[in-house]
Amino acid sequence: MPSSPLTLSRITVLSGGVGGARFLQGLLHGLRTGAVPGGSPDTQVTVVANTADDWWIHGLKVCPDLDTVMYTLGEGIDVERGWGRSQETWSAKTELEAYGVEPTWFGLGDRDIATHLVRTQMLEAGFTLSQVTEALCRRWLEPLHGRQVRLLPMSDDRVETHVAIADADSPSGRRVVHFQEYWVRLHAAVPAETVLAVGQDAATPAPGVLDAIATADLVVLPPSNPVVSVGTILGVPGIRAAVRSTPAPVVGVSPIVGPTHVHGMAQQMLTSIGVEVSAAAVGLHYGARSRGGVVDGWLLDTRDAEQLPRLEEAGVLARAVPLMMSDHDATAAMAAAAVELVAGLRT
Ligand code: FO1
Repeated sequence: MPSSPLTLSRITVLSGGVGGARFLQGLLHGLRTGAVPGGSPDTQVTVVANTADDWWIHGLKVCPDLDTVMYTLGEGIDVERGWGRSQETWSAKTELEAYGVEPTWFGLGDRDIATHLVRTQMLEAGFTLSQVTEALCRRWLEPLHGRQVRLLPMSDDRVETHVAIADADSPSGRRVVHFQEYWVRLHAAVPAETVLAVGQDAATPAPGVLDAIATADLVVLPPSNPVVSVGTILGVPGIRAAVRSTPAPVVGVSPIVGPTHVHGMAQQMLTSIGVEVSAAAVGLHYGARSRGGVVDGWLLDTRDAEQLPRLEEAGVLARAVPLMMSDHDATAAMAAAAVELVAGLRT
């Protein structure tokens, strides 16, 4: 195991929704309790969140991953669902259904709607998504975390994931649906022929994103979806290059334990890009930075320990530890193991 100490003044995490948010909760807990080596309650954590799950619905701009991170770290999340507000009520959803307004398969809770109203009004008044997010986080993050945590959208530009699926009724034999329709209505249960991040090529990283990666002491890819969350963030022009060139070590945590995705339904997404559904295959998909990839280290679950040699052979430092985010202490231990794995690597 690497032995040189790492002082963690700044950690940058590239996050999707539920898996990333729970990891962040554990990381912050570990920084507060001293469980994360080199870290302290003063360690700055910058979260760069995926915004390609975003969509416009009922005239409102909804940003599921930004909100999942914001509500989770602000202790306003519905813990069971992993998205939306705690103690939610659904009157607006019921009323929309009574009017026959589609889609009825995507529900906005009453409390949650307030967030989307504020966001939409600010966007329409000309503020950027970064500025809106900062304003929303003043309510959710500052009271609990002061200025320790900063939440940034990956881009202020509109980027939306769409998925091509087979459709016998369509003349082309296929149909393209928004990611939310694929995920929520179709439960990611039908094969994804292609996954497209519409608008990504022309997008630029949001203010502060490249700097947060370049000046970090550690960059973390948490157990988020490697295709439609972390993959989409890395696909914004400039971000992959920033991760490749940062002097900070880059460590990833497998979202796959055994044959399944822990907090989502990544199987179809991985298959669509030709990646086997296993912890090692996801680590190899990211690849070693020394060989053109984006990670130096990769944590997988103890149940997948037999896959360790595949990673080491590909130049990725790898270690097997329990990856169940069952409580904050267990998740903090995961974060600590991630730090220990790459602690000797700062260039
Ligand atoms: N997920 C669902 O399964 N059903 C919903 O009706 C739903 C509504 C919703 C509203 C706001 C929000 O921020 C998230 C919401 N999600 C819902 C979760 C979300 O669609 C996905 O889980 C993520 O985009 C995948 O990370």
